Amino acid sequence: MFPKLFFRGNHQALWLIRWQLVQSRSSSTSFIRSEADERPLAESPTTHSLFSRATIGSFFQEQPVLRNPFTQDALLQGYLRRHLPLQEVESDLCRFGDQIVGEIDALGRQCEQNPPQLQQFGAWGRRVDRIVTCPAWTRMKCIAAEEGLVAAGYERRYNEWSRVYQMCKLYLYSPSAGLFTCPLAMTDGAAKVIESLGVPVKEAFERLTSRDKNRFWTSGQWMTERKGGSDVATGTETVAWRQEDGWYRLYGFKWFTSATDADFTLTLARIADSNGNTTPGSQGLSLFCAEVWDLEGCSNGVEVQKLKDKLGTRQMPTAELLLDGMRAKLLSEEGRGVASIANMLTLTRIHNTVSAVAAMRRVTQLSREYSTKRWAFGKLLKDHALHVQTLSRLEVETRAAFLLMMEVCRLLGREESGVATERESHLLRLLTPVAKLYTGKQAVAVVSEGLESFGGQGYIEDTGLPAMLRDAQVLSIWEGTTNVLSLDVLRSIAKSSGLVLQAFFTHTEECLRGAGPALSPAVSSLRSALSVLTSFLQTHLQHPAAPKAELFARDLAYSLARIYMGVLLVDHASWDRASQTDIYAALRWCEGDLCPVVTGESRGCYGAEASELDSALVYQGLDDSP
Ligand code: UCC
Repeated sequence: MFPKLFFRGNHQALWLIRWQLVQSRSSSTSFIRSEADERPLAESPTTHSLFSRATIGSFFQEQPVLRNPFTQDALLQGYLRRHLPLQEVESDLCRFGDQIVGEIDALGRQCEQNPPQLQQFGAWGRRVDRIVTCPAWTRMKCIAAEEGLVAAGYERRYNEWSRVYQMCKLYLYSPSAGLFTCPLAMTDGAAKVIESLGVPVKEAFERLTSRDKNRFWTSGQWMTERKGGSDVATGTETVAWRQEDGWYRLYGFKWFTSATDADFTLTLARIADSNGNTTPGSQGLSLFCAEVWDLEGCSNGVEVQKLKDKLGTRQMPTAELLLDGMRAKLLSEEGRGVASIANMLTLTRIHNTVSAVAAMRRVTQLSREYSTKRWAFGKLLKDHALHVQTLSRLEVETRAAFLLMMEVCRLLGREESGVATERESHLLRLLTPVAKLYTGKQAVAVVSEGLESFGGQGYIEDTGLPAMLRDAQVLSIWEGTTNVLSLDVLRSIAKSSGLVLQAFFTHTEECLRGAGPALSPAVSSLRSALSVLTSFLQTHLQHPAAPKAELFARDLAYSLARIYMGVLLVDHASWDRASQTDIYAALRWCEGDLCPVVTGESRGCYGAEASELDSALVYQGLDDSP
């Protein structure tokens, strides 16, 4: 019975005890073997036979299921019922939601698993600079055209609400898009620039806004060079040489170019005079457009140096490009490049907001669904109060961000339809950077917390969950970082001589007047925040370009965001068909610090002394000797 082994010392005895335990258990339970394996063990068992037919147990956790993102989104449906109550819109979004679940989400995953590859040279040594993308990426382009993900913003089927309709589709689509939302954002931006400049690039505009998958073009936005993508005024070295036919040849090096497989692009360069001299700074930059590839797929004087190895957005090609005589057309007036591309930045920043809110919505939908099927400590996660409190806080963040996103889209639609008031135009200018910088930060925080709600599975790549966090991180970086956009908020105040702030205070006060009685605590908090903010600005915002203003720029932007989001939550909750959860979300939001800039001021965060202490704290111990 006992194995014929010569025992030496305790460990053999322990091994024998373990073996006996295994034998005894194996006869009483299928714990380590399945019933199908009731074959007699070999007489002299060896180690492997003890586990050779071990089973891995019979429990498998059900995974979170993606359900139709439209039908699952009570706030989206409520917002549309209030503002765009059209059955055709609801039906189209519901249908699109089904397609996202049925086809698009899998395509997005394939784009993640099959990132683009660069083929620099052909078999016979010639440069080909071919970016090879997967079939799923190609299919995404067809879907984008057919669904009018850019075109809907220019067809204006719903007049001033056309942008809301378009961005609702992108909001549903984005988390499953495999980052195809990036080229779509820049395509929309390029079309916007062309439309606003009225430049005769008719074919390009038609293709950028086409629903015909065989004619639809995507666009790039090549603004970033080695010296900088935030400070393009100093960082742009690309030179444009005028040709006899009026076109230009561009020579330069672009450091970040996203969606490099795009058909078309906008880019900045300095026009050289006959002596080769160029004008420095922002006023030396002009805006150009160009087709990137010809019909044979050969590049238009563009050499792809490398594809970037990125933290996220790996589905999309981002490259370093040498412009070696790229043939381009001047779009803007000479020296008005930054002012002209600002229209593109407005659009891509709004798209960024949409993607940020969509990421928050996706993770909260999946987390909520998972909590109805995951057991822990004897009950479902949905029955654990602390777990639900955490999800509730994510929901409040997501709802506030959703309403801010929709507000900016609404204002954009009104401006493009020519019905915006002066106040609304000022609000759009102020809220675009505010919404982008604030929701970009929220997305990372909300997705990170959301991943935790899946436990270890939130950290496992083949669940598809970690990619959400990787991709969210870019949202606070590209299109202007949080600090750069905080300074843009100051720019909008200075440029408008404070009218954007006047629009902000006037509009928020009007909204609060219509609040229902159940929202009184929130209204009181918001009015208090507006009051202290007014005092702060009267005291400190004499010169938005002043050094101190830079120190409070970020906290000011956050204050404007939190107050405006609170007002939007209160306004939505005051609607006659609002739900109790709409009221609850508004109350919860307004319990937070709505005015961090006044809090910071009270703690002396913005004075010269604080700035010196910040510097001493950061650079203590730094040895930067060569
Ligand atoms: O990140 C990139 C591509 C990635 C793909 C993005 C996909 C989209 C998201 C998709 C979601 C999935 S490309 C790199 C992006 N780079 C930036 O965003 C640049 C960030 N830096 C800034 O925004 C800076 O503030 C600059 C470049 C605007 C600062 O330049 P300047 O030269 O210092 O600016 P100035 O001199 O203050 O402004 C020049 C002109 C002025 O017009 P005029 O002369 O009429 O007064 C400004 O009023 O530009 C005007 N301007 C604006 N106008 C500047 N900013 C704006 C604005 N935001 N709105 C309107």
